[in-house]
Amino acid sequence: MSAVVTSPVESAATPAQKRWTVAQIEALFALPFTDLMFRAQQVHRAHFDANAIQRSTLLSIKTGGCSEDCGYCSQAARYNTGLEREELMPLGEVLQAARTAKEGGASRFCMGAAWRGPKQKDLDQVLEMVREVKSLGLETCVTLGMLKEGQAEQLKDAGLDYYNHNIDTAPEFYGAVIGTHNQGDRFDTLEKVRDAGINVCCGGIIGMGESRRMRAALIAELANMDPPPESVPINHLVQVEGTPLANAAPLDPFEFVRTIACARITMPNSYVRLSAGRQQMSDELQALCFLAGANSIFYGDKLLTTGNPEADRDRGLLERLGMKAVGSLCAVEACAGPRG
Ligand code: SAM
Ligand code: DTB
Ligand code: SF4
Repeated sequence: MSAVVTSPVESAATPAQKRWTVAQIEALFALPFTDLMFRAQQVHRAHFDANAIQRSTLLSIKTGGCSEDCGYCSQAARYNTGLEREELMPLGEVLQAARTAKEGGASRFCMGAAWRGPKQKDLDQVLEMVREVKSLGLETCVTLGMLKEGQAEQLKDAGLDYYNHNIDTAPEFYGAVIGTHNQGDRFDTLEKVRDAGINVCCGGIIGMGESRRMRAALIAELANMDPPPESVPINHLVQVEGTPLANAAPLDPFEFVRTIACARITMPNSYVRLSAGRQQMSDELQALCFLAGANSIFYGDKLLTTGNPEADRDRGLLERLGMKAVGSLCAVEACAGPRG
């Protein structure tokens, strides 16, 4: 028998904002798989071209040596992951990578740094990168860790389009994965980003040993942001040797697809990105994620430090599925034009 799934309730505090309870999202998770997929498709088709995929390319501009202890991360200095530490990349190398990404068809270029947060002298260099990448006609995104007062405004002035900062998991599970900062710190930075007028890119990681209720709680936290993030990366844990989560229990792949569907239903206007973990997925599983409402991917042979499907394979997959690439500022032939 199907669970009865109610619509989100109106918040008493902010009447305009729809709020989802964890129980409502758990009820979505509990639907028969095909019913959940049908609901997700209905929502997806009412808000997006269901056959259009946005592509972002990632570049690690500062790798490894991070002070934080995030239990999944190859870049935490305290874990012996065999990763070679690299200083902040020179501007010229960043621009070369951005040009290559644009030629390959990416619409957004996302630069990631393994910092707890940027020091002002480092931020000054990143601001220059943002200005120059933007001038190539790419959308810009950075993920630099926690921001101090005034830093988000500087990024906005440099022309930054998106700031990525994930809340990663349910509030009640965050402390089991990360001890050097708390989720409240992450929300503080997200508020600074939003107040500065930068688009928010915020999601989490699935497959870290969390329960289904915790997956629902993560989605509820994201969906109840006012407004929800414009971009929602749903990462599948990439198990990295040497990290505390290297041997996390495997997740039923359908549970990952269900999580994508719940994100789509509860955040109808957001781009939901099928993010880390695609290299470990079959084409068929990725196609199910697109059916569940994912409409964005990381595109390019590398994520930050781990692998991603090769661009050729992704182009082939989109072609086999009859899907097209889109991007708001995309000028390449594969692009279907304006944002949407
Ligand atoms: N240091 C910054 C921060 O923590 O926000 C930016 C870089 S950090 C690597 C960006 C995000 O990548 C993390 O918040 C996490 O969601 C994701 N991530 C990192 N390692 C991962 C892994 N092994 N599997 C899946 N996602 C991962
Ligand atoms: C996000 O949510 N996923 C990306 C991006 N934002 C910065 C990072 C994924 C990292 C996967 C592990 C690695 O390559 O180090
Ligand atoms: Fe550092 Fe970010 Fe990795 Fe955490 S996720 S260890 S903050 S690079």
